[in-house]
Amino acid sequence: MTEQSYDVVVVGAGFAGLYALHKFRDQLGLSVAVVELAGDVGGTWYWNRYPGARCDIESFNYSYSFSEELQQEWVWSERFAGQPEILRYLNHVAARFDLRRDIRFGTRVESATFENDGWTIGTSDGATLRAQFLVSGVGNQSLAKQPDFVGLDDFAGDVYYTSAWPHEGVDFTGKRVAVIGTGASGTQVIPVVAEQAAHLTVFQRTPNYAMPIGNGPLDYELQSQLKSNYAALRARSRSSFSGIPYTQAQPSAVAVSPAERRATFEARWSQGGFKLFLDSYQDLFFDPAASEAVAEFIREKIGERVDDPEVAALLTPTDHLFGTKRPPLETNYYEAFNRPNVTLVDLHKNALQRFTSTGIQTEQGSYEFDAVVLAIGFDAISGPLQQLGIRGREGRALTEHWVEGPRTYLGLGVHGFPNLFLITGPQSPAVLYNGPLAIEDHVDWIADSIEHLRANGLRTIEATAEAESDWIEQTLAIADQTLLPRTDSWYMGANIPGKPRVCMVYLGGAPQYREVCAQVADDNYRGFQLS
Ligand code: N01
Repeated sequence: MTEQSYDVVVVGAGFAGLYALHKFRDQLGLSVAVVELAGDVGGTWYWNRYPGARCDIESFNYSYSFSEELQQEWVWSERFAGQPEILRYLNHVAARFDLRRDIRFGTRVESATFENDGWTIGTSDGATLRAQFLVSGVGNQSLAKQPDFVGLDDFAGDVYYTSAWPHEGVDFTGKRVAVIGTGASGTQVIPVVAEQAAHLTVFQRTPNYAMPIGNGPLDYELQSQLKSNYAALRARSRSSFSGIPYTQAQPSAVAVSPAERRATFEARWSQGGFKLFLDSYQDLFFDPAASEAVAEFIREKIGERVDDPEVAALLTPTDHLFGTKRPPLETNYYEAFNRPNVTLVDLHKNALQRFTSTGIQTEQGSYEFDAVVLAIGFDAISGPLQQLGIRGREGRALTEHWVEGPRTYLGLGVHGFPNLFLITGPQSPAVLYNGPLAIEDHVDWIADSIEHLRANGLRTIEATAEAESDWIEQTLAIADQTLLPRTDSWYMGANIPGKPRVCMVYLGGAPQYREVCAQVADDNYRGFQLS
């Protein structure tokens, strides 16, 4: 097969890959190929089509800001868009900017090797692509966690993964269904399946601090008003820690009276979204007493919403601090457990032993099912990048460089891997930030650095070993000031057996991070070697 040459090869056609293609091709005039495993655009919103899938950041915030025309013309129907609407939006973007013609769908990157100042990329369709730059837009939650349940293959019923839901949908009417997993995906799928299935059994390992999303139709007038000064809204988003235009966070939950604290919690709870999590008190992430105060508030709410006190107790988290696992946002989640056709099994007290041909065997009994839904999460942040067969200078594998956890400089570059750019890579703030805006920041920074190289007749850019080590040290030092490392979570790689347990997120906040990235560029790409 012939070799095709490009300036840039981008991996993935989700929010990241689509904007990267538009930016590099249409604004920088580069030749670009995007390689995408899925049959169409959308990334996470292409695969995660389970019933109830919905973004937990407001639609008018969780969208691109790079084109004023695009943000003016698109009309969101709900405050929090569902998966089908977000996928329609990304299809609109792909059509509007004529992106599909440069995307190779249904194609997997199998190898990527740095040689002769560029990358040689081998794909599953047998093609070899050459590119000066390799840009990853693979996302942070795109590699499903592999189930390790004994006997899963023996189960004669249907097995569905929330992360790869059938396009034709699934009808659970009259079926006995199990859901395993109560993270963000499980919390969304459970109430919807509960309404349809004859019986739903939820297998829960760790209860979560779920909060009401507060979804509803998005008032057209409000939307028009927001759009009338979208630039100001985006500026407020970009100046906040989370990339959502929240401005009400007060310094300390423990410095105020219990009555005042409670009033704040109640107000944020009823406003929905991540208001309680990200816009009530700044010390929730640093002070165990503050975290416990909000935890206790949510525990009370769970008690009020669940009829059976024993079920409520099982659904009430007590083993981890609020916010140290990503809290899910829900619609009727707790009420689902009041339904006569829903049973909760606590895997801590009644461990799952194996699947059988008819269902699930636990320590205390056996359950029969027609279908099982696995909502067990992802090999997050570093996992998807390690699937690409990337080899840098002297043939060193990325998997080898990352054997003790991911190593990056700014979450953008990796020592030993010149001209490899990561969009929202490990050790960037992306997973605690509004995705589309985090992506735009990174793509714009990468585009500027490519232009800088070209303008100066340079061929390669590579993070130095010192800069990479310093960045990791800084990232870990900041993480250690927060409560996050105290809990086993996907932020820490601790949801995957055998994965190194290390904080993979820059927790200094996006404004500070953006400042550092800008200073690095201004300072002639300090910490990168250009040649
Ligand atoms: O995955 P998770 P997710 N036996 O890892 C359980 C984003 N997202 O897909 O906590 C039994 O959070 C596991 O139990 P435990 C968002 O960033 C966003 O739900 O490990 N149970 C947990 O309950 C989110 O945080 C949106 O004890 C097992 C669950 O499975 C991230 O993706 C929607 C198990 C996994 O929860 C991941 O969310 C969806 C086992 N062997 C996702 N293994 C929105 O925008 C795992 N579990 C709304």
